[in-house]
Amino acid sequence: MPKLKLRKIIHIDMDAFYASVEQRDNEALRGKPVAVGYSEARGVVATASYEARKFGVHSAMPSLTAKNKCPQLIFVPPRFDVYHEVSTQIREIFWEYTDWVEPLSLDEAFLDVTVNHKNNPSAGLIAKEIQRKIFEKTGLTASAGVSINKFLAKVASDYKKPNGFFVIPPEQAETFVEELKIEQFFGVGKVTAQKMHDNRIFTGYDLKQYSEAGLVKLFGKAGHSLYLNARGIDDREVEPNRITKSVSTETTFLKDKSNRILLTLELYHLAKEVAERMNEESFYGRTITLKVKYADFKLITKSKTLPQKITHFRQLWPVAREMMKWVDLSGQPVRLLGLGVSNAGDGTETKYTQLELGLF
Ligand code: DCP
Ligand code: MG
Repeated sequence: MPKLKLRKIIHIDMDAFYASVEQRDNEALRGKPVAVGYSEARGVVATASYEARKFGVHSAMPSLTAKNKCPQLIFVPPRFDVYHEVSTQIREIFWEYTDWVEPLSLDEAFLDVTVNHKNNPSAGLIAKEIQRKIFEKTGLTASAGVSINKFLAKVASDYKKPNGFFVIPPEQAETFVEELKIEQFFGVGKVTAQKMHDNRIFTGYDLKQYSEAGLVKLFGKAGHSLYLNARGIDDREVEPNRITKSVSTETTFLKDKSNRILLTLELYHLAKEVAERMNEESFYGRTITLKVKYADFKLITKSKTLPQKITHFRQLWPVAREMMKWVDLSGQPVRLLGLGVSNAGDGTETKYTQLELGLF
């Protein structure tokens, strides 16, 4: 990447992603409050359509709470294969413009278009063209943010959601951030926001009054980037080749399980999924980790490192099954089971990945 002083960064984020896909594929869901997720007791909402958001329904909300807020809410089970397909389609569009694409999840990515395949000097025009192409190819809308760094581009794409387009030009960056509510800062979650409020920080301007040391004292390591972000600064590069560190998946049971045979059966499915994903991503690791969460939320993990990398299900499964035998089932039943492979060892890793099972 040439070290230009001003970079041109775009952030693209699909609108109500899973829910929009479901509404696209089922006419009966259009214009209705939809939640993707399971309505059962333990279920959570993965995402909600904009119609449902008006009732206060949002991602990660327990399904029961969501139903209380919006009794006419329609629950739809997730279809990850379709979301993956759309994700591939949009990434192909991004790559038409630049190789500097950093996906953050299935539905969002940063693009550095300072230099691009179309020799188009206008990042704004590129962003609009991408939005149009996404709509033509997938029938779905995305929001786009354009600015000089990742932090500002991300804030910009969120600013006019859904189907939004917003540019923060360099000369307006500082004023824009000063006026920004701290909840709108990238990476500021509920807990940090509350802590900020307790310290009378409500806007970017308030944040700017603190010294870097002061922010580090309050927020630890995050204090450094908060200090810079409050000034509209973010030097992080768009990283196209994030390293695969692990492949893992987990499942939370509707009903706790204490039967070793049933748990082993669940583990079989997890191992199938992990092996499949390892092949998809050409990621092979030597360390297998089994994760068990008991009904009382006590979490244990067990790991085993092999002399050689695992490349196939037939290598993964016997080890995972053996590890299951070490799990103590004499006390609490099991609520969640997870399996992962990590430790690629000699650096032949390719792309970054994590199984997109999110909250399920
Ligand atoms: N997702 C999930 N669990 C979460 C958050 C998100 O499973 N806690 C999934 C469902 C979302 C997708 O990831 O559709 C993308 O997440 P976003 O945060 O981008 O949310 P949406 O795209 O749904 O909505 P927005 O329009 O706010 O971007
Ligand atoms: Mg989104």
